[in-house]
Amino acid sequence: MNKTVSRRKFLKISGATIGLLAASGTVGSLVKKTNAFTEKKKGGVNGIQKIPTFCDLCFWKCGAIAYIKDGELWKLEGNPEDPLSNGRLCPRGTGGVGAMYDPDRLKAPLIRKSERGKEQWVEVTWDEAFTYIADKMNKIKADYGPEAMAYFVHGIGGNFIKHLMKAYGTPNITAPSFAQCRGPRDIGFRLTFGEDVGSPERTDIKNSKCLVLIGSHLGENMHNTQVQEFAEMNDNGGSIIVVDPRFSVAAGKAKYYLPIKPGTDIALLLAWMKVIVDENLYDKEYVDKYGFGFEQFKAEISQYTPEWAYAETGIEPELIRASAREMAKYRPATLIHSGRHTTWYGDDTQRSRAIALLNALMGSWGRKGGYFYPAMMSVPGYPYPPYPKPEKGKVDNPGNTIYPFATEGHDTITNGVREATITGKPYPIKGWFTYGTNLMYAMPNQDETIKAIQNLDLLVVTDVLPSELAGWADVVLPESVYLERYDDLNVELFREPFTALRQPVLDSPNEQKPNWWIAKKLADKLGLGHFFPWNDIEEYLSKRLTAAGLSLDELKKKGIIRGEKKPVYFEEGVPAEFNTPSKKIEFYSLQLAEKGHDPVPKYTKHQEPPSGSFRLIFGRSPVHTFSKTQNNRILADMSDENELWINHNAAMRLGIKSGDYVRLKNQDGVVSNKVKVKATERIRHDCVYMTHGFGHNSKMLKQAFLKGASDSQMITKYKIDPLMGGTGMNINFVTIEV
Ligand SMILES: Nc1nc2c(c(=O)[nH]1)N[C@H]1C(S)=C(S)[C@@H](COP(=O)(O)OP(=O)(O)OC[C@H]3O[C@@H](n4cnc5c(=O)[nH]c(N)nc54)[C@H](O)[C@@H]3O)O[C@H]1N2
Ligand SMILES: Nc1nc2c(c(=O)[nH]1)N[C@H]1C(S)=C(S)[C@@H](COP(=O)(O)OP(=O)(O)OC[C@H]3O[C@@H](n4cnc5c(=O)[nH]c(N)nc54)[C@H](O)[C@@H]3O)O[C@H]1N2
Ligand code: SF4
Ligand SMILES: [Mo]
Repeated sequence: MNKTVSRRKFLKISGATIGLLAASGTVGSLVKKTNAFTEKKKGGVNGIQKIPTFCDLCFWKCGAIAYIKDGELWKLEGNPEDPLSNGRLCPRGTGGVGAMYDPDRLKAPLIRKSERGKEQWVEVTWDEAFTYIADKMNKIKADYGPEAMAYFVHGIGGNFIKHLMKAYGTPNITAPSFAQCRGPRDIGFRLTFGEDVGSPERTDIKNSKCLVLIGSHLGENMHNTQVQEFAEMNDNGGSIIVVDPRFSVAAGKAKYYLPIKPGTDIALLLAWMKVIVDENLYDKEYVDKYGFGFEQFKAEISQYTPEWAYAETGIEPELIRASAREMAKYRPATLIHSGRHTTWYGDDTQRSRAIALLNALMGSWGRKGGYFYPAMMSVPGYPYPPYPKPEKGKVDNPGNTIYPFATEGHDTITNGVREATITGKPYPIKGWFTYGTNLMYAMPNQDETIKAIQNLDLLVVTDVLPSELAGWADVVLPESVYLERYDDLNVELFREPFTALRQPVLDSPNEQKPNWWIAKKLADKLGLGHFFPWNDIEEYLSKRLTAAGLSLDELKKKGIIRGEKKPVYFEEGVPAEFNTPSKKIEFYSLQLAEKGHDPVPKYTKHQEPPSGSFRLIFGRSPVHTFSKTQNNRILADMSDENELWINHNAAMRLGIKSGDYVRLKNQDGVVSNKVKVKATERIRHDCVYMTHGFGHNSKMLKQAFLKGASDSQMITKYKIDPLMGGTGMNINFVTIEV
């Protein structure tokens, strides 16, 4: 796992982590090492200042307090007022100090001076960069229309550039968090209950008496509130059921652990539902009152016996029955977790729908210990002028004819935009503007991404580090890190309404600038200045806050303002309304049937690894986020490479042991960097596992360069979900090159 923090501690996460780092001298020595870098802009205030803000090491957005000591960032702690962090950051959040003091940070805008991909640029002024971008964007608009620009974005920091892109006139705004992450889950739940699970998830983990995790590896997936609540329900003696081909951290807490054959979860879910229906273990009153099409559903699933599922999943029929009965024992406080990163096999919306239906049988939607009804503070948006209406629709899914359920309200599908960039159909895409996303890691099949980039007239990458994607850019824009800037307000659906502020705790050391400034200045160059009628971000924030009856001064002091708690369960008076066509929970979906899809999920077999090969599966390192933290010296000190989990018998047959280095070769002949072997009983024989985000090949990431292997590089094959266009990525096979 990692060197300094034990497995147990991850579930007991606390502010202790930073104490641990500080005690080992890590923070201090790192800060010293990079002093030259920070010398230019010291805060100049003696003594300790405490400034509240919110974390950006991942998108959970925990409230944090930055401690500034003698003008330098000393440490980050959780803001006790914040319902997301409850006063405690996860290990990554405390390591935010290392993001700020990363010596490899981008320092000035860059314009490419050689062939694409050669990583040769010249430093330019911001004005030169904006002039270059505006000329190209105006030419693209004149030649192809504004729709030919696409914006790839991840995170709240991208909001102002998103506004600029809408003002410019493109509908092609896209994020990997849909088609490479939680899209199938949200569509699967929406088809069933009429609503998304959302982020942060509406999972009432702390009150659940039985928690079922299907691949959701909480404890390694460190989304803060979820891990805290998971620890709490575990401490309260809650029953835990884990389904995972790998004995995860969560599996170590489980009463029932089901080591499933990868790709067969729908078979297990169908068999579970059959047992629960046949044995009358479901919440009959709830299903009668709120359900639609239950009899058709019942007839459809009657074929899926535990004995049948055993042949598919490898899970003993008695274990299927016992775990189904265990779930029913605690209903409605039985939470079958929706998962989050659900783009696995291409039938993911249907798997998510099966998970939603199992929850419906438990009566857990809208109930304590299940899925609560979240609330949000009412903070009006800025009163901007209306956007121009694009003449052409979104490029990925014209008229929703290709992916019927990736409908309005969702961003464009990343892979759909990439495909259109390659083919020029249904119309050409000639410019990509990116913010906070490393598409070389986030999207499957890097060759296709490169092919698309080669068709572009303009690629602008906005990042804090010289990422692999930046390596292909025409213009690289260096952003201030989150601790050096204001961002848009965080107003989200959660257990209780709140508004949180990200504010600068120190100045940027070089020429880096915040996203709002970048958007506003570029808008001026593009003749779109009237879409940014405010002079600076504080004016923008004040206007929004005043309209909500809140004050920027108060928010600056507290970091967060909480609203009044509202009822969150049906029992507390929340009306049970379902935004589906039948206005009920859809056990049988007419919408799916109408579009030629299965109205009740069906099981289809997936290809199995050829003999001698393993399925490549992947997940999260508890101390890293995606591909964005491996260069962070503090986090690298805890874990600086990933490991290849391989079943110990398989390792023995291959003549390899823990600590050896091997390479992977996938079905298309792509060979990985070297990766350290972890031979273990804790994984099935038919798959190998590694954490995502390692194996960087950008030379300018001096810490992360060639440390470990990259799952993204191995994922050349993907299977598209016909319902919503997501890319199932768990379908790649590898052999081990000793
Ligand atoms: N192979 C594979 N692919 C995956 C996944 C996987 O597990 N394996 N996971 C999928 C999932 S669940 C998700 S959500 C997506 C995530 O996908 P992305 O959000 O694209 O994540 P990263 O690839 O880490 O790219 C983040 C980029 O943002 C930059 N960055 C960091 N801080 C800032 C900042 O303050 N400002 C700016 N402008 N840039 C910043 C980082 O340096 C990095 O280059 O990936 C998906 N793709
Ligand atoms: N530390 C940390 N935490 C994070 C993130 C991070 O980057 N770092 N990213 C956040 C984000 S954006 C997301 S989306 C989540 C992702 O985290 P989750 O949604 O929890 O999980 P996944 O990445 O989908 O799944 C990984 C797990 O699924 C198992 N698995 C693989 N194949 C199968 C299968 O066929 N069936 C079953 N049942 N299990 C399988 C793997 O062994 C592994 O344990 O994590 C979030 N939390
Ligand atoms: S979960 Fe961790 S990394 Fe994510 S926002 Fe919270 S403290 Fe930061
Ligand atoms: Mo994600």
